[in-house]
Amino acid sequence: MQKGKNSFLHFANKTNIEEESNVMAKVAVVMGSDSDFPLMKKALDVFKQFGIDYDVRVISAHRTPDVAHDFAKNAAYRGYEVIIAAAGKAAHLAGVMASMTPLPVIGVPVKSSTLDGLDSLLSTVQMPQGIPVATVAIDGAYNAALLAVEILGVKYPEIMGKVVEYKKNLAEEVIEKDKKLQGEIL
Ligand code: AIR
Repeated sequence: MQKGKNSFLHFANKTNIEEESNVMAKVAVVMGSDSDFPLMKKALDVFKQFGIDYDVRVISAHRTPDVAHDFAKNAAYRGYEVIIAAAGKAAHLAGVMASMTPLPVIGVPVKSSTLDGLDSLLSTVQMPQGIPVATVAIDGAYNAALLAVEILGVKYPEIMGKVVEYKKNLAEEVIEKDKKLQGEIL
């Protein structure tokens, strides 16, 4: 598993990442505050499950705008292939990232305010034409990671194979649950 020449890891412990994959895909997970990290751990778990390398950063579009600018500008050059940006309240991080990179950006609106995340959702999803952010549900860290995995699967057949397997298992689980329920309602 590639560690990446620019590992900006602040939090995550990468030692548990599955080692069997030789895929070079790399995702950047950026979040507006360390208070978003408990939520974003769900995304990291998905990447561990699929054996995909990632870096994690705390970057605020408002508190560290210069860092946000540099990160987004250099992300493609640094070898990232997808960016996940999570933020709450006036959540401009994903949009700011998307404005300065040719990479696909997935936005995670974080439920961190008195408005229950509706503010974050609208700030993330209501992008002007020309600068798309693929926005998942409020607190949708898991699906954000899964979408990133699917995007990477277009380039890496090994990853697509894992996505196919994942979806097969998901369907089998539901079929099993249905069978169990049929037995219980007799
Ligand atoms: N935030 C940080 N900088 C800009 C924004 N929008 C967001 C964080 C977090 C929320 O503000 O993404 O969800 C609260 O941050 P904190 O650091 O006060 O806990």
